[in-house]
Amino acid sequence: MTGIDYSQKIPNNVDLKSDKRLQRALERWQPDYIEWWKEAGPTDFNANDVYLRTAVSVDRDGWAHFDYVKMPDYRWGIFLTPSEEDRKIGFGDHYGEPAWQQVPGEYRGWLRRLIVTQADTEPASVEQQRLLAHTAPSLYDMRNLFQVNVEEGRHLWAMVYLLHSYFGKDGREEADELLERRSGNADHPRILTTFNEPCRDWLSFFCFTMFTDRDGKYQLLALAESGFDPLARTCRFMLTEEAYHMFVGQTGVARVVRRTCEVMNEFPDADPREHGAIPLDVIQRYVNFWASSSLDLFGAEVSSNSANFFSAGLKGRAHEEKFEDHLAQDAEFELERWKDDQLVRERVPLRNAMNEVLREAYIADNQKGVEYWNRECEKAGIDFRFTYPNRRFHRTIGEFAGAHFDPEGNPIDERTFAERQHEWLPTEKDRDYVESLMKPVTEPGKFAAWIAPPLRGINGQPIEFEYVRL
Ligand code: BYC
Ligand code: FE
Ligand code: FE
Repeated sequence: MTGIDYSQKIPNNVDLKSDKRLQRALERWQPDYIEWWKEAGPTDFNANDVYLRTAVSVDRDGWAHFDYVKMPDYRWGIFLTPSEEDRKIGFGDHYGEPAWQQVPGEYRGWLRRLIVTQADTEPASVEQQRLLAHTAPSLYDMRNLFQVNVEEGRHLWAMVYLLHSYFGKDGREEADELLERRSGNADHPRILTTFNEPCRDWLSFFCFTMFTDRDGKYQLLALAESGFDPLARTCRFMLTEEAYHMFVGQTGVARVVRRTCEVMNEFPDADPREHGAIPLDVIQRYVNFWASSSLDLFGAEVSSNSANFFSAGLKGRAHEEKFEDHLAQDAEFELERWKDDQLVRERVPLRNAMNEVLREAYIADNQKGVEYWNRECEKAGIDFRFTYPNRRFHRTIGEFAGAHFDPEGNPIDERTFAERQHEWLPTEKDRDYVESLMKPVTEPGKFAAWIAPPLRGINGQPIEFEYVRL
């Protein structure tokens, strides 16, 4: 069944109406969700018509529909990709056994924890971005922000469906708590570090969607392999939406770079700031901050949790089918460790290195994105290269937390780091300058002076289309 039932309060392709208890539980959660959206979501824009994409089917072609909608009326629904007949568990100790349609009792705790951690990031990102619309550089960008926000809201729904449907009372309690934690709140923060960082300006937003949403992509790829079939199918559909979030980040930063290069070519002797553009080295420092923070989201390099999740068949590797050995039983993985203030290469059991295996795939993907920005510089004839910081730089989780490294990954002492961090991470002055540029531009087709227009509009619409009716 791939069609989506829109006659229901909660659009879904899981035949919700045949399970009255579940339906009632979700319908009770729904008003709390809307309350949360109005309180913690994009403030002050709930009465505006926004040209949004809504998922209307899980078919590969034509899964989305575009139209004006007020955000609180967005049809947040529950969509799983169709089940594969006779799907088998693809990795770990249960390799080859039929995929689970119910929660395996012995792994209930781990599974719940994975789902709650994934779920928590979705509303967190909406909270982090809640004020950005007030300073959007164009209606096109404002619409993209809202698109990302409503889809993160839907991702929360996707996880809450799993909690309600498969975890009984404690699942419902977890679902309630997901609406109670708040990003950056000292007493009741979101679970993972990056999701408590403020995201106050649009350069941060673009870096966030580039690097942090891409962590989302890789975590979802790993969970899409899960032996718990409802989780796998849920994550597969979420990935369809995720691609656009990274597009927003990748092209958002590229447009900022393009604009700066234009200004540098027009006024070669001036500081780009004099002409309202963001200097390339400032952009690099923002990249360094969000790239390193997002690397933390993969957890420790050597992690017994990750070994347990893999062994149990709950969380695999991205594109597990590309690996030859799905048991990873006696295999080892060589990685860099930090021991007695020295970098040493060490071999550890592969299962304990699954966080690092996923991080490596993620890093390779990011590096391609950074090269895309470098092509902007090349095309403009500007002699500047962006770099992706070494994975050891500025880490607060895992092997390298607590030690100091430069962006090339060379070990340095604390004092050198303190003296030089203004070269590597956004300074107070950088932030003040970037924030000073954050003035709304709301005329259709017009863009703030610090960012170039996109190459094309949304869904075949022109760039000057009225993407948000203010
Ligand atoms: N911050 O054994 P370790 C997305 C904790 S983004 C704070 O290495 P593990 C999205 C860890 O919980 C994708 N704490 O951990 C993007 C553990 O705690 P306990 C989100 C951290 O479990 C943008 C301890 O440190 N999805 O979708 O192997 C917009 C030991 O660590 C952090 C997922 O994360 C951190 N960064 O790995 C919207 C998938 N890292 O046991 C949405 C589900 C670690 O000592 N989560 N800790 O209390 C997981 O797979 C794993 O929990 C993690 C952590 C990969 C996150
Ligand atoms: Fe998401
Ligand atoms: Fe996302």
